[in-house]
Amino acid sequence: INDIIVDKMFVIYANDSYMTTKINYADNDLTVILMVGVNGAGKTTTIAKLANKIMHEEGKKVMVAAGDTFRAGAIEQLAEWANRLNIPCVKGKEGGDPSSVIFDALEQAKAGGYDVLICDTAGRLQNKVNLMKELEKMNRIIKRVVPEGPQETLLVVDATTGQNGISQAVEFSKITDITGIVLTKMDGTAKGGIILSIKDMLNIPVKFIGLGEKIDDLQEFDLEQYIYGLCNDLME
Ligand SMILES: Nc1nc2c(ncn2[C@@H]2O[C@H](COP(=O)(O)OP(=O)(O)O)[C@@H](O)[C@H]2O)c(=O)[nH]1
Ligand SMILES: [Mg+2]
Repeated sequence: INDIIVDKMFVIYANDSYMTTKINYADNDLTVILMVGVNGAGKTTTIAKLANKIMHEEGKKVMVAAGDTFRAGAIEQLAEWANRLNIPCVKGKEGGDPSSVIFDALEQAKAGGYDVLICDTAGRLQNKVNLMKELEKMNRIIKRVVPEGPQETLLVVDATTGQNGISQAVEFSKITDITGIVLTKMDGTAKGGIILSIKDMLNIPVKFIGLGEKIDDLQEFDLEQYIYGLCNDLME
């Protein structure tokens, strides 16, 4: 029964779409990854994990940009991770214009022959108009330097927030184009049923899951394994 349910759910979830957890890297240009999501979702931590993964598993040269100039301590938090990973972190002043930080980072990444630039952003969903303008400006600036960019805009969602996480995904998808979801704190929840809801409502694939606070606590989302997990819970 388990196998049948898993097969069925797999087909329903995939729904004829091409499901990939792979990052869409640029062929011949810098790959820009924009991380969005509300405060506390796990953006900054996920950037560090993702940078680590891309460096060590793909052998790419990675740079990060501290585009969350809003939250106190956010710049230092990212700089600290970058320091530990021994990669450059481009930063500006707290309260400064995040787009100018992104612009500097783009120039430096291009000049330095980097493969991937991962950009942090402030997730002020409470102020939707500002957030929308900020993300639009960032996208414009990115496209000026990297016409195909950003190749990924990953929405970071805290899996333990349940319904609230789903609403965030809906709101963010109205504000900007999301190419994938990173579901964090899956170590803190048994279910993660939110994955199915988000796919159902928005048709955005979950690309990675966060399983803790350490640098290697990030995994590619494995649909089959995930559905098996759900079914095992049901059977118990
Ligand atoms: N248990 C657990 N904690 C996480 C995970 N991802 C992030 N965190 C923690 O969540 C908190 C907020 O993360 P942070 O990266 O600062 O979120 P941001 O505000 O979106 O940048 C920090 O204490 C992180 O260590 C995860 O996958 N599992
Ligand atoms: Mg942060």
